[in-house]
Amino acid sequence: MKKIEEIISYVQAKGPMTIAVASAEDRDVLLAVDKARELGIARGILVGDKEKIEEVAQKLNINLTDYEIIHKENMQDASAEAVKLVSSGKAHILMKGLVDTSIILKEALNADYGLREGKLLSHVAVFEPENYDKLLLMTDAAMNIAPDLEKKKEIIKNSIKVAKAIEVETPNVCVICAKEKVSPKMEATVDAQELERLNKEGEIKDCVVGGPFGLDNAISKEAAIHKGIDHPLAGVADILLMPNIEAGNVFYKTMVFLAKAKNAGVIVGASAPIVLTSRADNDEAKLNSIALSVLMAIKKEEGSI
Ligand code: COD
Repeated sequence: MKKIEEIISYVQAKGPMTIAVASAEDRDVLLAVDKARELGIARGILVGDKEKIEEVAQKLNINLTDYEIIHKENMQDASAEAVKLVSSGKAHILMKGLVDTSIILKEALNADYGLREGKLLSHVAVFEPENYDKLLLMTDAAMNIAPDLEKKKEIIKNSIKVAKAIEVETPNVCVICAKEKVSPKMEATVDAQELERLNKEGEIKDCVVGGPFGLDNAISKEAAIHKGIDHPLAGVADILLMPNIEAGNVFYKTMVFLAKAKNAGVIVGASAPIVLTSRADNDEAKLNSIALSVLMAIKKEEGSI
């Protein structure tokens, strides 16, 4: 799949999945969920302040007769309820509405009713940049704050699942740093070298890992040639592994606000996909993320990821 549109067509053909929305009283969230319903991608269960949900829906001319609405007054209760709908099997996907990221994530991680399977959860973003010949994945812009080497290994594994879901069999993973040379003063470069070694030794499978890379040399062959970098992954990255949440988040917002790239995102590693769009994402980005999550759920059910 080279375009986000292809993800949407694929999930449209496979039929809808059920999505539990925590704090659904949000304009862009309701627009996206209703568009997903119209396209036959997802059925929504709306959890949150019922009156506010109805008020927003009315302003948008959305007919709520097809929706189950569960009234919860505050963000935490709405998140807990939406998580329980997923862990009990009533919904396939969890989606964040008008609620703080850390509140819904804490509920998703809850030991009693959460969605943990003993693995690390991490966020993967998918971009369709105009000047790149394929979809570009980037991780982790939203969940893991300052991952160490062990966590970076798990973050790579999660991102490979998304690459496989969009039918990239052996993705190129470029570990992004501030420069290409390993420097003990920059821990990210030391981790990058180690991740490349672990991949060569077979500890990180089903991908090719390279690093350290400056961002330019991971996505532009010309930039790499100009700098005299002769690495087989230079300019052909499928996945960018960011050193920390700040780098990931800045890249994400730069792609959205300055590069105007189409995007989607999903949290991977839990028992079900989690749609964790940023409040800055518009309804189109939220719809794309629903489609990506439905794709992940379908591929998981099929046993291909
Ligand atoms: N995957 C799996 N389990 C995890 C993860 C993870 N990524 N993070 C924490 N856990 C587990 C721990 O092992 C532990 O069992 C339990 O959860 C609590 O761990 P804490 O105390 O370290 O975690 P919390 O609850 O304080 O914080 C977890 C968050 C995900 C909420 C935190 O890491 C966070 O706030 N991340 C950033 C979210 C954010 O604000 N993003 C903004 C950009 S959109």
